[in-house]
Amino acid sequence: MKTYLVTGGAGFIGSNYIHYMFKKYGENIRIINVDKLTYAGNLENLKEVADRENYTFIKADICDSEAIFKIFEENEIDRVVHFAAESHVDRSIKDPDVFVKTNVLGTLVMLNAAKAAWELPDDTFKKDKNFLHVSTDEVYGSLENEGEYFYETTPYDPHSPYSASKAASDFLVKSYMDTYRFPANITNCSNNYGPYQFPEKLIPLIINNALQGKKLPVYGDGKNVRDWLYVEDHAKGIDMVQEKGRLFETYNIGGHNEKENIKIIHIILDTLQEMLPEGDPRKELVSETLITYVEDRKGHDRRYAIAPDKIKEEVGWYPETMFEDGIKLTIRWFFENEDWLQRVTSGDYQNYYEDMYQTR
Ligand code: NAD
Ligand code: TDX
Repeated sequence: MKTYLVTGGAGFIGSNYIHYMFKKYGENIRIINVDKLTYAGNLENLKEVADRENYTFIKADICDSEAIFKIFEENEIDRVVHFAAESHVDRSIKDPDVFVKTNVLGTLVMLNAAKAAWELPDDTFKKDKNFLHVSTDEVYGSLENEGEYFYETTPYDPHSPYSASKAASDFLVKSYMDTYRFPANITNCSNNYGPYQFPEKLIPLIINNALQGKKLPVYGDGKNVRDWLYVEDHAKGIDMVQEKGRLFETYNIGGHNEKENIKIIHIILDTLQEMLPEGDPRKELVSETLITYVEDRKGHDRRYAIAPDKIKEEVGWYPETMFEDGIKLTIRWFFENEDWLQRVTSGDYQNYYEDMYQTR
């Protein structure tokens, strides 16, 4: 039975990944989830798995090397899936420091701990170990023209403090592979959406605001393009890379689903109207008149688009969930989990929202 060490498992993608893995492997794997529980981490996301005998939660900061080394000393870890990061671009523009701490220095701690646990006296590594570093398409920078795509060979050109910190962490992982032949992979994925996404990100923010009749803030001209992938497809891609990918390789993961932000907002409004039952008071609130063009994000990347050819050819992965289906699943999840939304948007989120959007 393989033991997985998942970092950041209480966040959006991490919690979806843990649910996916237990659905797929049941009792045949063990998962240890290490998370600091920042504003973005929420153990409620994992309440259905909390009592499983093959699941353990450890509250720890990945920058705390004593705590992380101890976990490797006390457990024979076979797979690391490293999600833990500060993940929101707007926050990185306001406060870059914590992005460098967690994303760069935290990744270094994870690499050092796994290396110490897995390295043999002859400088080779124990068999069948894998460290998968979860990264983003934002490291490649911005595409200006239709028909251009990010490939694994596209040079890195990060623009935001967030993407610069992710690029730095990718380079650290690459350097460990090149220098020590450390057994790892990197995946660079496009924008995810789905259940448990924190409502600071575009799709849950628009759903949340529209249902309350609040303004829908569109940065700039609304024509920036993102390539949206349903989060469960990402989880599946990560698992397939660890099981079938070639060691030391980078794989791009993307949905071939590029859409302008304004188009996404219209789809959400239409879908909400379609799904809200007659007589529901929120039906009256959901309206295009809420769309408000606001000041653009500083350094706003124009377009992202992933070419997922390599992962398709080598690993057999492809995006399974069409956007029209994924957005309905997401909206239904938000309808059914109003309490969750209520809890994560009370308190600190209000301060964040006022601070971030007051000048916009
Ligand atoms: P998230 O912000 O929802 O979750 C991050 C998790 O990491 C939280 O549970 C948080 O508590 C934890 N964490 C933060 N700092 C930590 C620390 N110092 N020690 C331990 N835990 C810490 O992020 P997400 O959207 O789920 O993204 C997960 C990963 O996937 C990130 O590495 C991100 O760069 C990458 N990624 C995200 C997307 C996307 O669209 N969201 C796309 C591509 C790649
Ligand atoms: O209020 C908003 N209005 C708006 O127009 C917000 C929050 C966003 N936007 C725009 C900015 C982007 O063009 O929508 C687009 C998507 O924004 P985000 O949801 O903040 O995502 P993005 O900046 O593209 O980054 C996401 O995808 C890549 C994740 O947050 C990253 O962690 C991931 O690496």
